[in-house]
Amino acid sequence: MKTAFVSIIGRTNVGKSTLLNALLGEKISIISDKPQTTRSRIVGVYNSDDVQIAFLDTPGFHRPENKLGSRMIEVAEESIGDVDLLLFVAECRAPGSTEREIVRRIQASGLPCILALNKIDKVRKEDILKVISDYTQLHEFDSVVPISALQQDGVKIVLDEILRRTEESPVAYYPTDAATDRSERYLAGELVREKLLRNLRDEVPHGTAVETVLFRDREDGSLTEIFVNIICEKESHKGIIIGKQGTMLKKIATEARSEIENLLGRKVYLECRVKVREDWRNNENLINEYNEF
Ligand SMILES: Nc1nc2c(ncn2[C@@H]2O[C@H](COP(=O)(O)OP(=O)(O)OP(=O)(O)O)[C@@H](O)[C@H]2O)c(=O)[nH]1
Ligand SMILES: [Mg+2]
Repeated sequence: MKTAFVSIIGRTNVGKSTLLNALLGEKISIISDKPQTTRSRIVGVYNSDDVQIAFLDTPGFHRPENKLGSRMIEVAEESIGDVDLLLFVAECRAPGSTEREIVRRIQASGLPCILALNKIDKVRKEDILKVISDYTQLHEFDSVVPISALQQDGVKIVLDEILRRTEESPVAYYPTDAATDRSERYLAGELVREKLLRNLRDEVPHGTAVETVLFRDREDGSLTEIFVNIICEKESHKGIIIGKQGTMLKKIATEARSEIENLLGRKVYLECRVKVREDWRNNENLINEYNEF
């Protein structure tokens, strides 16, 4: 068996989760156009006949504005270390201060690192070489690959670069028939959170969390019943999430249910309630209650 443990790291919103899903050909991690979508580490597992690659998707680096943000940064920092290889994702443009800070952390770790310069679909071809040169001046990366995770461009090259660096191991890290370490229950809650992030604007989505209070298969196997609490920070946010005559909540629940059904491969009954927990993102107990880091 050949294996590798790979941390996917980078600034928030650069496309780490999009890349993970593209590498696996399966949706494990949620994605949105809002920063700070991924809140905790999630393992995505690539399995083939005699190879296993365990990818860690991690929260993106950003300047934290509350205790939840600080906790997410801790998770991101811890994931640079204790792995075989780093996969640093950055947008294909001149490195900013956050990227430089991440490069310093990569250097301090002493770990090999592949740099994926993402979103090249938004960049002129002639500008790519300049960005590569900027980055190679910062650090001697083991490989630099321009990609578009969204358009699946260059993703195979990244995978090949990682496959080349897998090493003999007596055992696999994870079961060879599962694509993630997370439960269906957890993934269902995350999909509800994704729909909140995608449908809501401004500060409302960032203050939400999803707590799955019931996840139960009907005895005849025909249906899975899922009850979730959507947590938000303010009474006014609750009104926005529910929407006029409940239309927003209905839209969110319908979109989430459809995707959870695809994930589970069976029918789902999904019930969403909205609860207010003032300023929960600064309350350690509530942060731990609503997140599995
Ligand atoms: N144009 C373009 N957009 C992309 C590409 N890859 C990702 N995106 C978009 O970038 C946004 C962020 O993607 P995510 O995968 O959630 O980014 P992330 O790095 O995981 O973000 P956090 O979890 O918040 O740290 C989404 O709107 C994606 O659709 C790409 O190759 N091209
Ligand atoms: Mg993410």
